[in-house]
Amino acid sequence: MIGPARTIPADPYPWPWNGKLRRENTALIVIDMQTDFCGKGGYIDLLGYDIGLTRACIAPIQSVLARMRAAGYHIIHTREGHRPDLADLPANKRWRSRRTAGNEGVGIGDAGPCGRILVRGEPGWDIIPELAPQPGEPIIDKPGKGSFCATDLDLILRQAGIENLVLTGITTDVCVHTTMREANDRGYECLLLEDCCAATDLGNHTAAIKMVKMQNGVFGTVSSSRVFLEALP
Ligand code: C5J
Repeated sequence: MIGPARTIPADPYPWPWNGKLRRENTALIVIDMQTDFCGKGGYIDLLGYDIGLTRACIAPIQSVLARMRAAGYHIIHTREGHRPDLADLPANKRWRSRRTAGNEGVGIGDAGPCGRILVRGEPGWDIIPELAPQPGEPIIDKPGKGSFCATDLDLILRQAGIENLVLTGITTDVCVHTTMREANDRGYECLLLEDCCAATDLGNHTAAIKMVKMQNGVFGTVSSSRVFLEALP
């Protein structure tokens, strides 16, 4: 190993496992911080969930983002969404999205207060201004929950020599978890920052965090923004 071991205190083990935490091999991934998932009139709001829950992680992500940008770490953003012709929207995903009681007919691809729901180019689909990507930061447009499925994320990470991923965003139990599982299976070393993630249900958020910690860190390990920022070299 070149230089001293550098790790972040985390549960169930300090991250990364091999002590090789460097700006060159480490990326922050900010997952799906879109109006459709945390804004007034967006998809999650229309589904009747409390966007206060999904917005709770905005401020902690801002702190981590600012620090990692300033220190020169890689920053990557993702957006869930579909082509305007919906050619990449599985029929069952669309059908399920329209089943919400009291909200019949308004699902993915349909017109809502923020434009067509989860359709690329629409206002609701875009990343919220508080966490707007900066020039040069890759944005991964994904049609699914996982950030690796039908995207060039893996290629981008490998070309840049990235081994360690810091995962943040929404929702903890869906897109963040799916991405973490995909990344873990591809050999990336994952750290989830629990206050930088949020779900539409607090119990699901808590359960998703607990799942990561099973089997000595079955998908990686978990820390908080405070601990992370104190320890980040
Ligand atoms: C969901 C996401 N929950 N970004 N998407 O449908 O987690």
